Amino acid sequence: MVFENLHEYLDALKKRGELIIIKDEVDPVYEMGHIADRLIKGKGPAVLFKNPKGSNMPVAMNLFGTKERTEFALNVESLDDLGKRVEELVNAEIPYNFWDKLRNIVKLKEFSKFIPKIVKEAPCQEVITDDVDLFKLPILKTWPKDGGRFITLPLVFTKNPLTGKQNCGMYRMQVFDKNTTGMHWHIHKDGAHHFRWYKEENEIMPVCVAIGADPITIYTATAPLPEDIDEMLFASFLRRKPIKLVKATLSDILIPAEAEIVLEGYVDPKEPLRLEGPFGDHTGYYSLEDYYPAFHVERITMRKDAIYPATIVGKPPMEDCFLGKATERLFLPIIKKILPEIVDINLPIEGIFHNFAFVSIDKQYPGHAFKVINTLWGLGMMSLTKIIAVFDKNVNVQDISEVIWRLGNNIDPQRDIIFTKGPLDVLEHASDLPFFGSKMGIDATKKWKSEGFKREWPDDIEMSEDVKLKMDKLLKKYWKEV
Ligand SMILES: Cc1cc2nc3c(=O)[nH]c(=O)nc-3n(C[C@H](O)[C@H](O)[C@H](O)COP(=O)(O)O)c2cc1C
Ligand SMILES: [Mn+2]
Repeated sequence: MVFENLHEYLDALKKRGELIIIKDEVDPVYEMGHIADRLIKGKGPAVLFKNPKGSNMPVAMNLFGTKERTEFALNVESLDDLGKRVEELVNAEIPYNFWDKLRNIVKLKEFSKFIPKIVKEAPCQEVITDDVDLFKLPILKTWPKDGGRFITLPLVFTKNPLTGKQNCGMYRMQVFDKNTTGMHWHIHKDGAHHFRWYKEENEIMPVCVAIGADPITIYTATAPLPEDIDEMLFASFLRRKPIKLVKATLSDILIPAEAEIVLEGYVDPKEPLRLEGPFGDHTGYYSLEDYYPAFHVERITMRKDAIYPATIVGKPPMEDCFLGKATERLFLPIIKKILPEIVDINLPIEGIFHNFAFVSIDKQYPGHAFKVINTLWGLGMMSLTKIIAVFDKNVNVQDISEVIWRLGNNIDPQRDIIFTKGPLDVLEHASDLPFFGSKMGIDATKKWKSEGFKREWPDDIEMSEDVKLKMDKLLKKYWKEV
């Protein structure tokens, strides 16, 4: 089912028995986050807090808290179907590459029906207030050493003034006072890129933040699309149904009409940056304080019955892991267009998406693993990956037990590991410098004579199929677990 807004999605979760509604008073400071954490770790349901302490707006959490719920939210049977959806576009008749096709979707007849629809009236503008007081919203503080309350599921809309194209990214926002927040776009992200342009031109940067939308639109804000690909077009494409956008009331930024709450305002690049953080982050550590721009909220618009959605990040698994897995599956066919030798990729949840990539390839020539490693280090957000290990095509890289077994057996560390330097994720805390440091590539494939390996490589141990079948039948008579 494709949902139009957060309300529809919550109703559907309720029908599926995947929503608990808590009527007791719960504090957005620590208590809500803790409940969500417990539910996530126990593969439990989503939750709606009806009675947040200090606010009369309900709070929804754990919207994407299991793989199955994320599939339901994104209207797919399996996260792999996201990749298949992308493949439809990859294989569409016009000979562009994938991103060109998405840029030119208007020209592709079968996809042009997914262009977002601009509407004049929108639920997200039912209530308008200029007396901005963010403390009236049930904004969470999730961990004891957090620098304050943070908006954790915001869809931050900015515009590239040169191309007129909009960007939507999810960047957490620390509440500094009743009408100011931080704008935590990391240096590599599209919002930060837009900000640098405004800074160079010394111009005020209009920003709109939508909180709460249909689940596919929320997901899309977390997907690392190329800068000039409009996330709202991509959301409409994934939904197979246009999303409705409405012009903000103070700028010409287009925002999801079905959003719950919209913060309209600006970032002034002439202002000094402000100290943001610390924040219990998805690395499982606190991200350290650092300087980020301030966002001034001039107006809040919202639905009459607005619900405030939030997430908690922390030690994995948390719900952002399932959003990340959706991205892993969605991007696989696009990466395969560039590296067709890739069979599968696993960005393990414990590696929080930038620490590890386990890749299986159909090895064709000497040094092939290193070609794949070096190419991945040049691709979009994969360029931030700290450790990449490459395996042969028969290795199931989704099975961490198999990955560790093969890795240990198949490498001569000095020969099979390369080090290089490059950009690192902003949340990387072990490198000497922020954003920049070393990376490791590991060739864990079977080594060939042509690669200088003069010994014989041993075979995997496998029983023959006929013996397996025969003994299967026999064993069934004695042991019911077969
Ligand atoms: C719950 C959650 C919180 C996130 N917080 C941030 C953040 O504070 N800063 C940031 O740069 N990226 C954050 N991200 C990752 C970005 O949303 C992601 O990289 C996205 O691609 C950014 O959009 P962009 O590619 O248009 O810049 C977060 C992701 C999730 C799922
Ligand atoms: Mn983007």
